[in-house]
Amino acid sequence: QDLRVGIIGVGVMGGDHADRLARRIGGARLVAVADPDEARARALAARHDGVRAVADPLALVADEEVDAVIVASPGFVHEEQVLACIAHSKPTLCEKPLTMDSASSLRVVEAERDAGRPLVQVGFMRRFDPQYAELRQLLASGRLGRTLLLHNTHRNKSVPNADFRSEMIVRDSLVHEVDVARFMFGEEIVAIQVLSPAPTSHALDGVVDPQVAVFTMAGGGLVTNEVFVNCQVGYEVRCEAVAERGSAIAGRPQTGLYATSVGESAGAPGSWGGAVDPDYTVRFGLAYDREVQAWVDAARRGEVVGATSWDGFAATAVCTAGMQSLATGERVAVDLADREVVLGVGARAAQ
Ligand code: ISE
Repeated sequence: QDLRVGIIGVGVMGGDHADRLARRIGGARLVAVADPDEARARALAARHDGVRAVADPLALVADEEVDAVIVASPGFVHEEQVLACIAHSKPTLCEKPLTMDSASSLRVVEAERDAGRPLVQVGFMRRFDPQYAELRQLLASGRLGRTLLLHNTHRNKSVPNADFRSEMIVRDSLVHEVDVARFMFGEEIVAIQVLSPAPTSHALDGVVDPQVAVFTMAGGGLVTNEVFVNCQVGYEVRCEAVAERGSAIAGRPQTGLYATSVGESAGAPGSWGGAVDPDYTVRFGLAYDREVQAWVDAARRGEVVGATSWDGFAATAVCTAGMQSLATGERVAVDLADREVVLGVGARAAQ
């Protein structure tokens, strides 16, 4: 029997997941969408057969005809909504960030633990991108020796400028690199420093863009991260790992001749002969498909795959420290609870 899915939040990701469930995911069907903006919810529901629009997200969670929930609302309402999903024992795929700060994320981890069964997957879709997954496997295989460094690049063409704040780069964009670092190293991050270069003139006055963040891993490895959300060109995301016997890059274009030129011979000036993806829904479209399919399959088995609530909490804890570092420029130690104390001895290690 198909998993009956409800989606909370009908913005970019809610709409994208609705189309995905309708067209590309097996074993599940979208039955309801909820958003406080009821007109928008109705418009999305009308695009799909047999989908109801609900104004109150918590009513969708309680709905007996909804078996599982995708939370694609803004981060500041995640805690209440995910806690409601746990209280109703509904498998949940929560878009990042899990919540806005580490204390609230820890409350989610504890509620899921007390519920006694795994229910929450956090939407760190990069883990399902074929190249990121392959890089993780390569590093874990030991073929390159011990991993020493990661260099992450994360560029968006632009962000909606109204109300944009520097903290959003840490909480909404850098948070992906936090998960990538933990995933690739299989270790926690113990400290973060966020540096503020001279900003681009394309950012709002007072917004620090780009930002460069440095993570220190528990084993002493370092991760450098450039996050630049008004780069003007397109969506460029990649991860280079440097290990004792080699290096590897996930996220380099796979097709097309790599040729650069100041003239027109290789395409537009400064281009490489292929197209740069416009945004994350395109670049990570396949990763989202694989992530949602894996979530559906696991939910039907009563399991959770991909990033767990602990991974979501650990990422939020690093970003909480990162926001402090953004304000002061200092290196800030990450205050992470002891995993075994919270989850019990024998809990799965970071991965
Ligand atoms: C956005 O919220 C995302 O999650 C994207 O993956 C990220 O690349 C972008 O910078 C964020 O604004």
